[in-house]
Amino acid sequence: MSILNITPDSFSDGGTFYTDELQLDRVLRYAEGSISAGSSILDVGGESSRPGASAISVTEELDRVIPVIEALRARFDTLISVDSSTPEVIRESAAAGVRLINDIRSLQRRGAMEAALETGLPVCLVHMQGTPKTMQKRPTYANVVRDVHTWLMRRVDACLVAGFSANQLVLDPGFGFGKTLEHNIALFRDLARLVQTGYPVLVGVSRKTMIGEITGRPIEQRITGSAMAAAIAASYGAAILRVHDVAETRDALIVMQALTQGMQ
Ligand code: PT1
Repeated sequence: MSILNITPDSFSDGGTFYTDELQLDRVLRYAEGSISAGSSILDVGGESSRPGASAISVTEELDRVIPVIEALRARFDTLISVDSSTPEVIRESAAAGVRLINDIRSLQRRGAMEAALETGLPVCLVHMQGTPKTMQKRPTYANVVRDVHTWLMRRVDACLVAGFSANQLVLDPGFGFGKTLEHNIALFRDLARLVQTGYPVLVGVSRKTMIGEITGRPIEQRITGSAMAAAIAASYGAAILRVHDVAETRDALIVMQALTQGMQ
């Protein structure tokens, strides 16, 4: 899954295509590059969720995301996901041809559950403690691995009760969403257990603070660390890897597959 940030304030240098106005030609060129590098999902998001980011209005989010989805659909056959928590955006994205809803708020926004359910699409549920604005202030858990697992299973139950079928759900422990480095590491090392639930697991660590903390590198130098982390996540059974650097991640994955036993 490659990241297409349609935001003026993305945390990362790469994958952002919105300065004063939308740069659709750049989005399409980036998408084309990531598809030829091996991406099978294009994740379009209009609202930044990096630590400290503020919320935006519904109109703003629609104006950023819908034209991009329409342009991608017109040009490519690749599956498109929308990174959104907003009912109106979920509805209109589905109408524009999105095939997966990626919601860092796990359908907890008012009306989001109903909107997502009506689309009939699969949904990625993501664990987050707090909100993007405040989540890194003082993340605390009794036992991060158990707490995140329990929380995700509660969201699964809420979705099943609302009418989703189990095969519409994807789980994501939400790396960097209200977690210290120690929390992120504990969750990462436990990924295989989340995979054991039988739900496909999505992992997003690309260029994040945790990679910076492990390697001591600034954001533009986290590509190798991120690709390594993605390969390890795949070895634990993660089904979807959300990344900025598709070509580098692909190389890490195919080399691992070629040189590791028992990975099919
Ligand atoms: C993610 C994810 C996402 N991450 C899914 N969607 C972001 N399913 C946006 C940092 O610590 O992991 N899974 N959509 C980006 N959010 C962050 C969070 C970016 C933390 C950076 C950090 O640097």
